[in-house]
Amino acid sequence: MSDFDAAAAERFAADGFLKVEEAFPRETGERAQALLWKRLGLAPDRPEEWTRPVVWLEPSGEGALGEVTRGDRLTTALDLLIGPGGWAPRPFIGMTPVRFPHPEDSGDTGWHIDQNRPGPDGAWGVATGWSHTFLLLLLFSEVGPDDAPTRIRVGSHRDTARVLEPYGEEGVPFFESGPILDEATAHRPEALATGLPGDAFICHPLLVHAAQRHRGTRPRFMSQIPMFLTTPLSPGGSTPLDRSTWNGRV
Ligand SMILES: O=C(O)CCC(=O)C(=O)O
Repeated sequence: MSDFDAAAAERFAADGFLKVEEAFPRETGERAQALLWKRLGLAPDRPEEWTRPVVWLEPSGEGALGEVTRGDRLTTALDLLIGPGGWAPRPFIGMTPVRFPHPEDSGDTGWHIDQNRPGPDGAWGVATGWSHTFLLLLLFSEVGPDDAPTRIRVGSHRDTARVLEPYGEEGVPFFESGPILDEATAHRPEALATGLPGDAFICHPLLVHAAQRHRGTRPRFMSQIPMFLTTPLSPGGSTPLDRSTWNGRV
């Protein structure tokens, strides 16, 4: 049986995310990690130089970083959940917060959804239910429960849709949206984005998630990329993503 069948689509509709194991080959994930170490100017065997809790790296399509969003398993899963032609390919990785073992919080660990629509001036800075994007998390290292896996509030996309609806398409400024969404979703169970290099998480655009402090020993390499929807999310819309948000079924 395929991993990407009607049951997987129903799980995504209920939970707001789907883990895709080996979304790209493990070996590609390891090559991507090696490139990211170079960009950091740090090394796996010099932990004395890992002095900050997080270093954010810029998007890039260099070498293996340009291959990771092209995997067959990932595109099959995206076609199932978002719809064929419903998403635009992006052959690169997004911002990459590399998280290191550290006693201090990095200051970027609040619950939120990502900025998902341009404002009137074209700049991105709002959170709205009428999202133009959805989120992919791409793993380039082995991430266990202590290695700062992204925290996910399971099913929180439904709460977000409800609490953001009164703000309409204009949405809420990103920094005001965090406390609203944190409060609306605090009752949800938590899942962790753990896995191996090559695994990916397809996240509903309204899924509430947060980073956390690294309590382990091996730095966490994960990239987050906003993927564009060809038709923005909309209450009453008819795309698979619209239906999974407001009707509860794909
Ligand atoms: O670093 C993380 O675990 C989460 C990053 C994040 O907040 C995001 O993907 O929007």
